[in-house]
Amino acid sequence: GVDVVALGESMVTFLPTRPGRLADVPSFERGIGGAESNVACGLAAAGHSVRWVSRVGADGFGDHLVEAIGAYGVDVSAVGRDSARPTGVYFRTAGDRATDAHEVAYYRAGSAASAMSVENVDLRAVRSGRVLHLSGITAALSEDCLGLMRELTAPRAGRPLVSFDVNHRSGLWRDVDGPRVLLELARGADLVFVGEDEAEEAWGITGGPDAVRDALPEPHVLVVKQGGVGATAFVSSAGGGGLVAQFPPPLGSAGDRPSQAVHSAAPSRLPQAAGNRSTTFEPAPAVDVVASTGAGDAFAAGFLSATLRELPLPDRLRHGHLWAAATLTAPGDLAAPPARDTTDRLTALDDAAWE
Ligand code: KDG
Repeated sequence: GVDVVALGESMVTFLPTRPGRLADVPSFERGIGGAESNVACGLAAAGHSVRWVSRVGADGFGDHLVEAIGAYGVDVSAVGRDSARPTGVYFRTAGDRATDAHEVAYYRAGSAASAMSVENVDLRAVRSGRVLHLSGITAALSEDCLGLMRELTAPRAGRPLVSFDVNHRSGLWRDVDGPRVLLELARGADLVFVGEDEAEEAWGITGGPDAVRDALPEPHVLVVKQGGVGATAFVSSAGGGGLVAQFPPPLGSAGDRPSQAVHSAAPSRLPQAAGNRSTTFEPAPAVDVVASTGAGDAFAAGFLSATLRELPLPDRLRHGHLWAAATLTAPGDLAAPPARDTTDRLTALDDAAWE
């Protein structure tokens, strides 16, 4: 088996060669996007064994996705080809520097990936990793895709650890109550990533990370991303059972990392225990944002990479932040993650350097 399997739709992306409205931009540069394959590519670039499962058209863009994602070192052998449906594509503008508001135009309705179902994806391949990474985008694509997501997040003996990034895309939902479905799927996952703003937009939760945890107590690990502020991780000490037993307790003691001993007095580095859960906050480093698209995927990949390396929970959050920073400062959806020795050196810096 592999470390991580990621399942989801990927698209060829077209990013404008200059700023401006979609109506005005005359030329675009090709790239690749897709929340789950972004995670897969980041992890593979960092040396983890990863498989991406999806469907693409039997067309040139499908070839490009398979070749480009494969070139990151991702196993693409379980990607299906659909000769009747095209590969999805999307265009977006560079976005406003101050507000990061950008226009997105998807051409993905009826795509090969939107026809993924429990019948036409290789479920053995999907379940062949220690971790299965999914996102809410897939559930929005079609009834068949939603059925597949329900199957993959359902309780099942020996299932991989299910990682779920909520990825609420309000424009993609059909005639379905997207927020309700996203909450239901998140409840079935072991590890959930959600933005604080996203939780407000989708679920009307305004009380910050604690309120998100109150609404979503089930996942063993819940990570609430707070934009430029940082991220909060909640871990329940009870539950998880065999599903998470393969992952050692993420609450590392100060002894897990020699250089951490000096911070043992710093409260933010010590998980705060309360009842059957503990809470850890890590601030995000300040960066000059070029384009935020894909930063959430990079965060998830960094967190998963550190999880697979069995690093303590605060370090997992810091890896998420550092990987996100690499994507925030690049124009495309996908950037190479920072080198492992760089990430480890920055992660080991004391709190003052991080605030
Ligand atoms: O998270 C980044 C993704 O949103 C982007 O790569 C495209 O998958 C995509 C989507 O559906 O928006």
